[in-house]
Amino acid sequence: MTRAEAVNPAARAPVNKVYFMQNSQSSDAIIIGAGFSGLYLLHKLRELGLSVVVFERGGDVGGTWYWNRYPGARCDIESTWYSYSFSPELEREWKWSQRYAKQEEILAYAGHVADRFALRPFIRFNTRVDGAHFDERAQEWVVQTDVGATHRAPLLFAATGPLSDSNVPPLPGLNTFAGEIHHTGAWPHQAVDFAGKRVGIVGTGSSGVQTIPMVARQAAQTFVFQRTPQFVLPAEHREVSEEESARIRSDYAQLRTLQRSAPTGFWANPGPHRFFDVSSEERAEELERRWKNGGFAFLQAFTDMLTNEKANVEASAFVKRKICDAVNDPEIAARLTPTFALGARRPVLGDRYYETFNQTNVTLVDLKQEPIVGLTTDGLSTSQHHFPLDAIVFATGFDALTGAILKLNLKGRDGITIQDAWADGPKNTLGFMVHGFPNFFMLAGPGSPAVRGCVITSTEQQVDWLADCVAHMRRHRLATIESTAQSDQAWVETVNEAAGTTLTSTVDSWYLGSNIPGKPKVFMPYSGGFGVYRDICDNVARGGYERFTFSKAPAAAPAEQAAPSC
Ligand code: N01
Repeated sequence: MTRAEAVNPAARAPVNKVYFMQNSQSSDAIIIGAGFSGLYLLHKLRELGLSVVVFERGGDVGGTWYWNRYPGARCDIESTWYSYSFSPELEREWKWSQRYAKQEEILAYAGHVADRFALRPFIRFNTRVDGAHFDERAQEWVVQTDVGATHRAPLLFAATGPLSDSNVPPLPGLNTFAGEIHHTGAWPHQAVDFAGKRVGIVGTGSSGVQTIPMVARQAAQTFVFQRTPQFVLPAEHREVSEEESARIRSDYAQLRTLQRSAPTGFWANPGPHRFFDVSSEERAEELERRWKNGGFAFLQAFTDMLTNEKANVEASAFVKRKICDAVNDPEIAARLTPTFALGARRPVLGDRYYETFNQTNVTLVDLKQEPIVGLTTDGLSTSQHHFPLDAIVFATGFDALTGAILKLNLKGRDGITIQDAWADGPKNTLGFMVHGFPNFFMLAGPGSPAVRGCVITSTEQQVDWLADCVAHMRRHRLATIESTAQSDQAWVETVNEAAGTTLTSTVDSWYLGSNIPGKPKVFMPYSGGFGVYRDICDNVARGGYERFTFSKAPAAAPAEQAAPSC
């Protein structure tokens, strides 16, 4: 890429004094996190000519794919969609080898992007942000890290990931267990050897469903501690041939158009018919066809399958029959069968998940029947049994959407803390900004649609919008932007309204924060669809960033200076 390509001329407006600091510990912007959203944001802000520093707690780029190295980890959205769309050159040169990329391949892709766009020099790895406060006099954020450094910048971005704050349940006796303990979201970099061991796995969400069959292949005994059974759809992994890869890469322009038109940010061949507009034979045939092909396309077989109650009951019954077919013991099959509606929780893809429970070395423990009472030095106890174990894997998910942001210990205007501002749940405008926290921006956080589909599609749109917003501020010499209290409240209402139209607000899940004891139970992601969200954001920008207030930079600012690189 040439320098000319890298620079957006529209954004090359005079840099005002507020944005330019000589101090080596200062920059125009600080980004927290070098996952997929942080990397693209860094690239865009560099294109605008800003000096940027990124703090990343991991030892490399990749975010969730740096940490989630558990056996079987791969993306459940097909690689074609789960990839950046901002660079046609990147699309042409990167070849995905599998339908759903494995963790290693996605991490390699993140590394390739960081190198290709020369992003690494701006990232400080192994550096965790522990606190940040807004200095009102200087109108800039002061950020503290665990390496003792303080860094200042007018603009602060949290690209901390929606699912990055691992949740290890505070079980009695947790610290007394003498064996190995691992969490899927913070997996060791060295291979973990379960051969010959008695392994307990707590949790049967997306991470657990991928981990369980892999551990069961190795371990002497695997005990699966299940609190809520899931609808697990077949993924149908496969290699991508050279021809298919070439076809995808040459068709990307059309594919991205399809992708952007999908409410979930990935294309899953939505069927054109309503469930009961076709005969029962045709319905069965279509469901069977999609089941065999694998993936989330099953859920889009009919336009109203997840919203029409009768249709949902019939589709759920189809999947329940598949569970019975896969599991030899009808009692175990019954325990693996969900009682909520299909699609009411985030769907899960698996690879011979149900069949794993036919293995003689696998035991399903139903925590609804016998809850965990605690850990001992040699294992895990439920209300009815004690299970001696050599290793425990917590596939217990995350303090989703808010956990990582709360851990930044932000202090905004007038010393207000993010903990106070969000005491009743995460209020914000468009998922971007919180009243009282000028120039602090979030990506893929609460109020954004990111986790309701392909996160990369969503964060690319969010980054583009934020980069335009920053360019607007520079053009108009604006020092700060902040959402109003009214617009935060209005967005909470919009998010609730959109959630009310889906099944997902009807059952407990991490969308509502109900997996974390004491967390306010508020539906957090925006569920109105990626396209609707994009239109709302674009209209706000076109309307001169209505819903936000700006403050002007001091008049004495010099006309123009080149931004330093950090
Ligand atoms: O976490 P989860 P996850 N005692 O919260 C159980 C993305 N993701 O890491 O359902 C006993 O879904 C909990 O039980 P319950 C994806 O967006 C994507 O699996 O709360 N059990 C549940 O079974 C996904 O949705 C990919 O009753 C406890 C499990 O632990 C999101 O990340 C792969 C417990 C947690 O499931 C989170 O998935 C992985 C306790 N105290 C993740 N606490 C792919 O792309 C929790 N549980 C493939």
